[in-house]
Order: sequence, then structure tokens, then C-alpha cells
Amino acid sequence: MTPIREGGVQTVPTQPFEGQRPGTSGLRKKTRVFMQPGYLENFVQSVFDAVRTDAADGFGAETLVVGGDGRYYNREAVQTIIRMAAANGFGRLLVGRGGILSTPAVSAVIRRRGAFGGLVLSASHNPGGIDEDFGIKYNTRNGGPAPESVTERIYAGTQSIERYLTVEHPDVDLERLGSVRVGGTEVAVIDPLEDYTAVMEGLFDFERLRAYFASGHRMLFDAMSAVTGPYATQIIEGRLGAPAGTVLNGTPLPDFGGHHPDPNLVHAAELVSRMSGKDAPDFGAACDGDGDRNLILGRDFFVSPGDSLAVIAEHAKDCIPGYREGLAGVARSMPTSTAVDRVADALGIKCYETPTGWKFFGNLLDAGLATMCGEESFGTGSNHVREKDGLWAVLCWLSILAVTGKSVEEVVREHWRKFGRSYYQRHDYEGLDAAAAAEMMTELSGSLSNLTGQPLAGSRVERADEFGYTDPVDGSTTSRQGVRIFLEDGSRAVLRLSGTGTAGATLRIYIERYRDDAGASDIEEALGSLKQGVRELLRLRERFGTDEPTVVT
Ligand code: G16
Repeated sequence: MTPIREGGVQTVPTQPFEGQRPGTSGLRKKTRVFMQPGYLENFVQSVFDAVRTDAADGFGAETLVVGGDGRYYNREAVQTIIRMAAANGFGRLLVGRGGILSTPAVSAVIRRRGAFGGLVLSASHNPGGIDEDFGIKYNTRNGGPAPESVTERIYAGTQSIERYLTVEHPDVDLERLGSVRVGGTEVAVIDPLEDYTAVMEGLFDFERLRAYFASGHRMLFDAMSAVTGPYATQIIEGRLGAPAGTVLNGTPLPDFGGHHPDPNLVHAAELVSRMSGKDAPDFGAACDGDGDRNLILGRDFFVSPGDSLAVIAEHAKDCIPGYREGLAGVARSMPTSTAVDRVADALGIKCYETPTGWKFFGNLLDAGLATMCGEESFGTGSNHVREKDGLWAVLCWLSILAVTGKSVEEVVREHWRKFGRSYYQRHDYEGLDAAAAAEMMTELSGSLSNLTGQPLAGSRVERADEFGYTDPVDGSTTSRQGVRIFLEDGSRAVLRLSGTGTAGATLRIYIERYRDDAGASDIEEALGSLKQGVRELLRLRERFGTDEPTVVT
């Protein structure tokens, strides 16, 4: 099939690929899947077709932001998008230098520069490389991930697509700041750090944070050879004066140095070991591939994401200038621990419970109902952008440490003394047979009404349901967002299949038990019976040959 050329624009005939439905956060697949001729092009064209009617002057008066986390295939994908965006008639493209923009930075650029939307190239915390993962996500004018109404339109487009548009044009030099023209489109290569750093400066007291480091406090920030390296080096070492060497693995690499850029206790093992022992620094942190997740550590101390959100919400007003007016409300995804709910109660504000996926926070933030939100998957953020933001969370913690003068562990223990503690774990079972996992979930959903009153983990099931959500702002509904099992003793288990994997299925089991014991219990003791009870309920060993999770966070 030969392309048709008209006014410099080529119309290239194509056919649909199966499976281009965006998941929890965009389309994620093996890199080689994306490298098939036409695969990326079909998806990008379907995005443009889905949103064209929302644009002024058929895109001619609109700006599109493009950038990614630097993983393998990032640069090639950026060049493809530049040609396609020009062919589709965008007035202007803003591209991060080197094709680099962290996910929160894309959001910041869209919002500060009044762009129409953005394409983010990332598979987040999944490994990178030709045999690993790649991904693409569309963000809308508010800077946030496209809501389901838009992603479903995109998906419908991918199923019936017959052509995509491109122009013939040599690659744009992504290293050189400034503008060039591609067809009728201005392509501006921008500093990927500028907008984001300005947003951080507007929220945090950089002088106070400089004083923290000047007085001898030490931290380690692990960028995991991913996108936050340049951001952290500029802000933490550059602006805040932390000594050189504070940022580890600060150069983004296409394969993330062969590691999973996933900031948890398993994959950030080097940081975890350097944060142990009496000579360890005061504060440790890490971010993921595209810079939206965070891990917070004290000396020999791990802060769970649910506790981190609760602690930041508790201290925001007193410790961070950007929130000195207080919080309008908070929000958390349904499987996230209920620690922040208790802070919201104490502050007299509302806590919203949403399905998993940052896109569900967008309306709450836009409408001013929530100021901060967070998820158990190491994501925390606020209304400063419409993505979760790893480095922002790190600066929140630095502010809390600087203002309170306490250690990470002291801050968390004080929180537990005041509010009690949600003992919480997530158990992931990766690489399961997808059909068997789907069948298990169907069986479970069908048997929920029989569960009520059954003994489980030394207690009884009080109720069990499938979580559904009605957006309080636009009334849109989402159903089947995970099974919830509540026990009479106040603990709960949540079960759902991940929407971000690229091979097989990943089962996530989230278990939580609240105790008002100042955090004195051993977590294994607190959660042991619940963990075992859920494994037996699901008959994991029988179905999958093992009931041991691959990752526990
Ligand atoms: C994405 C979403 C998050 C979600 C996470 C895990 O994060 O943005 O909202 O919590 O995936 O989703 P799942 O449990 O379906 O795998 P990221 O950092 O991967 O973009």
C-alpha cells in the first residue's frame, strides 16, 4: 500500500492492531510490540482523532507537549510523534531536550504554558530495553491523564483505524534548545527542568531547605538511572546545596542500568542498604522511571506509602508554604491504607475514595474538592500538577524534617501515637496465567454474597463487595474496580488484577489491620492470619502451584 501525498502530508494506509486499549495508565507493551511498523503510529493517530473535536482550529491554534523517561525507543518515538503532529496540523510542539520530560514535568509544562495536551512516553517503573517495556499515555489540557471517556474513544479509534498522517522530514535535533519548523508546525525544544523547578520553587521554602543541608543533615536520593536524575541534581544538589554525591544513579539510561526503576524495598536495595546502620544519612528517597512514584526512608526505617500520605497531609499547613491555607480535602485510591482518612477527620475535611489510577483524582483536584491525593503504589501528589509527583513528595518530607527538627522515624512514630496505625501490606503475584487469574476473579465476584458471616482470619466477614465509583463532579461511573472484604474486627482485604502489566496477569492482594497501639505491634504478627486467610480463600496454591507473592510492599 502506497502513501498518498497531499500538500506535504502523507496519508499512510494501515490496519488495526489488537489490544491497544489503554490500561490503568496508558498503553504499555513490550518494546518490540511498539517497534512493529505502524503500531505506535496507529495509537498516536487514534489519540489525535479522538481529541480533534476538542481542539481549536483543528489543532492549528493548539500546543502539544511531548517527552518521556528516556527509556529505549524514547527518541525514535519522539521523532515519529513530531512528524505525525505536524501532519495533523498542530500549531506548536514543545519537546523536552533529548526527548526527556518526567511525567509530573509534562503536567507542569501543559499547565504553565496553556497547552492542549501532551504525550508521555513511559512504562513507569517497568524495566526498559528492547526486550523490556515501553508505553505511551495521553494527558489532557488540565495536565492530567485522559479520563476513561477519552481513553475509550482512543481505543475505539484503534479498532477501526485505516490510515495515519505523517510528513517526510529529517529527524529534529533534540539536543539543541530552540525552535525549528516541521511542515507548518513550530517545534520548540525546551529545557525539561525549567517549568518543573519553577513550580517547586513556588511551593517550598528553598531557603529553609538550604539551611537544613547547611547545618550538616545528609540525605541520599536514588534516581535509579531514570528520569529524575537531572531534576534531583538541579534541585537538591544545585538549589538546596546538598553535597555532590547526594543523588545516586543520576544519569538517565535507556535500560535503567539493567534494573527495575521501581522505588520499593526490593528494587531499591542499594539505597535501602546504605540507609541502614548508625552512620546512615538522615533521609533516603528514590523515584521511579518517569518520576511520579516515590520511596521514603529514614535511618533503618521504611515509611509505607499510606503513612507517607497521611504524614504529609498532617504537616502540610505548618511545614510547606504552598499549603499554608490548609487543605480543602484529600483523596486516596480504594486499596490505599485508611491512615489519611483519620488525618482528614482530625482536620475536619473530606477524604474521597477513588478507583486505582491517578486519572480519577483529576476532577476532584480541578473542582477544588481535594488538595492532596495518594496511592499505595508509591504515588503522592497535590493540585500543583495533575500527576503524582515523586520529587514533590521528597521535598514535602524534607520540609517536615527541616521544620519539626525530628527524624523520619520520630515523625512517623509521633503520627502513630496520635492516630494509631494501619498495618498494611500489598502482596503481588506477577506473571500468572491470565485466563486462570481472570477465572479466579470471576468466581470470587460470583460468590461474594455467600461470604458474609463466614469465618476468616480469626474473625468473620462483615461484608464483601466489588468497588464501584461515581465521580462527584461529573457523575461518570466506573464499576468492578476490585473486590473488598471487610471483617468484623475492622480489618480488610482488597483484591484486584493490575492494569499496568505487559505480560500475563498480576494479582494484587492488599491487607490492612488498624490498631490504636502507637505502632507497637510487629507487622507480620498483625497481618499474618489475614494474609493466610485470603490465600486460602482464593486457593492460590491449588490454582497457581504457589501461594508466595513475588513482591511484598
Ligand atoms: C499507575 C497509575 C497509578 C496506579 C498504578 C498501579 O502508576 O498511574 O494510579 O496506582 O499504575 O496500577 P495497577 O495496580 O493497575 O498496576 P504508574 O506509576 O505505573 O504510572
